[in-house]
Amino acid sequence: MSEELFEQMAQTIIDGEEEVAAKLAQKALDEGIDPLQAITDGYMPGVNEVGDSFACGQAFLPELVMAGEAMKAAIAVLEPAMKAAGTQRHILGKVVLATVEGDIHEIGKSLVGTMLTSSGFEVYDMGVDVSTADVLAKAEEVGADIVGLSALLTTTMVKQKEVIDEITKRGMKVKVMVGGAPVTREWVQKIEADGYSEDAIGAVKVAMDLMSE
Ligand code: B1M
Repeated sequence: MSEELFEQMAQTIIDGEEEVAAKLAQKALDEGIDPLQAITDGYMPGVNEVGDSFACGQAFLPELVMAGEAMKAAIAVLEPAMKAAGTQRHILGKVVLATVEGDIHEIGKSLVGTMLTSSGFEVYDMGVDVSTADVLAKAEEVGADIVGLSALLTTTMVKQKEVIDEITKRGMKVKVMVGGAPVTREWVQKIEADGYSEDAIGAVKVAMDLMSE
């Protein structure tokens, strides 16, 4: 039964149907489906299909935009349930989160923020296209334990390194966690990031591990 719903969810992303995507998200909640499972098994395959079609020239920017909007509409419905599912009440740590400069992909970063918040972290989500200077100023202002940097483009990943280099230069005592579709373990080692996760659930575990180090 869920399989059919998941297929419909993926199709709403492929078709860029914001309203239907949101309606199906509500349906999933009404049926007691875990909101994160709805995202990973329902909407994500659709987003990946649009991304693949774009990469091989079978889809164009408008389709990418519409897929992004449909995904956001679905997550907006699911997000309160994800936050409500958080059980821990004491603050585990402070995280300054941003998509790096030059990069406007926000969906994955926001999902990571939601999961961290619902797991007990205090998250300062700075949005997208955030400069290294702004990230570090915020980290200093709030006394962040962790800086989380998302990058979705091979051309913007270098900004993750820029932030880490600047933190080292300034001798700041803050850990850096990175993520985003093009980020690999090899890249993480190269830039000497403290943590990396390939998805939002994993990001919570990595952040918890960083806090206990
Ligand atoms: Co763009 N885009 N896009 N895009 N887009 C990709 C990333 C791309 C892979 C598509 C493709 O060609 N196959 C490609 C990048 C190629 C590359 O560099 N290797 C691409 C391109 C080329 C572009 C433009 C350059 C297109 C153009 O203008 N010609 C342009 C760049 C704009 C810019 O940023 N300067 C562009 C624009 C856009 C839109 C604005 C239209 C839209 C974003 C809308 C929005 O965010 N509001 C968009 C979209 C939707 C995509 C795809 C289809 C989907 C991204 C997404 O939201 N995924 C994407 C293809 C793809 O990924 N399959 C693509 C869903 C999200 C939940 O997953 O973001 O991966 P993701 O996040 C995951 C993990 O990565 C991880 O956890 C998340 C949850 O599991 N994670 C972290 C993410 N951040 C983390 C941080 C962490 C830890 C884990 O710690 C801090």
